[in-house]
Amino acid sequence: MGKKHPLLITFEGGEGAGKSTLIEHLVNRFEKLDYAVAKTREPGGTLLGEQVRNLLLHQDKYPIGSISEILLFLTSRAQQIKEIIKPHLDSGHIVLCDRYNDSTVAYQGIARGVGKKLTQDLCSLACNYLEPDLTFVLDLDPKEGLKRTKKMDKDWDRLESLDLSFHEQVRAAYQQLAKEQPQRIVLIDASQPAEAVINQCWQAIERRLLIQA
Ligand code: Z5A
Repeated sequence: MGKKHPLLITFEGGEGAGKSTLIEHLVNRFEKLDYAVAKTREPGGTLLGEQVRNLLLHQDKYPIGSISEILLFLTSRAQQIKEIIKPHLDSGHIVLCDRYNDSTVAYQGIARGVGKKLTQDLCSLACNYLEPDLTFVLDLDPKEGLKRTKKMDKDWDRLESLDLSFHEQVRAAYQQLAKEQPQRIVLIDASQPAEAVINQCWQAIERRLLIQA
């Protein structure tokens, strides 16, 4: 199965910041070094989670209030922890997760106004207090991020179509979280070329692997 080294690494940031690109490259690097590695995404990852993702992101046929929205994101998370993240960590995998609790705190707790503390408490309940070992926040001007996603020609989803000030609040929320938790969160300048972003994250991971070795 490869080298065992249970570690939960999460990737955060606004739309088009480069999380998926970064995760793909990091998976390759871990595999080349023969680490057991798994990747997943939120919302999604499980059958239930993918249904929830579809309900949340691609339907504009019904209103979703902010409390319903947060509970749907957390439904996906709770199932993901049970079916994917916890079993993979238990079997020694490095798990790379595209979005996690910090997304809920930044988008719903702060930008949507549900409340930071309440959101953090709900996240703790949903993830059964499983905190990431390391989190990368890809920091990027939302105008640039949205430009990147438009270039990808993907369906414009429900949250992406919110106005720019919402995305600016999300960015500020992430910057605030990174300041508050420097031991866990590494803020990365995502306007750099992809190769530079990947190398910077890899260096932080190597430091963490050495610490835990
Ligand atoms: N959400 C929430 O509100 N609450 C929650 O609790 C959770 C999520 C878990 C998920 O959308 C939405 O759900 C998201 C937050 C909300 N909403 N919004 N709005 P998603 O999963 O569909 O999308 P995303 O997470 O925002 O990812 P994305 O838009 O697919 O972007 P990305 O993964 O960060 O970027 P990418 O796909 O790697 O790159 C985008 C493009 O840029 C692509 O063409 C790349 O080749 C290019 N790229 C990548 N890196 C670079 C660099 N460094 N320079 C130039 N170009 C680059």
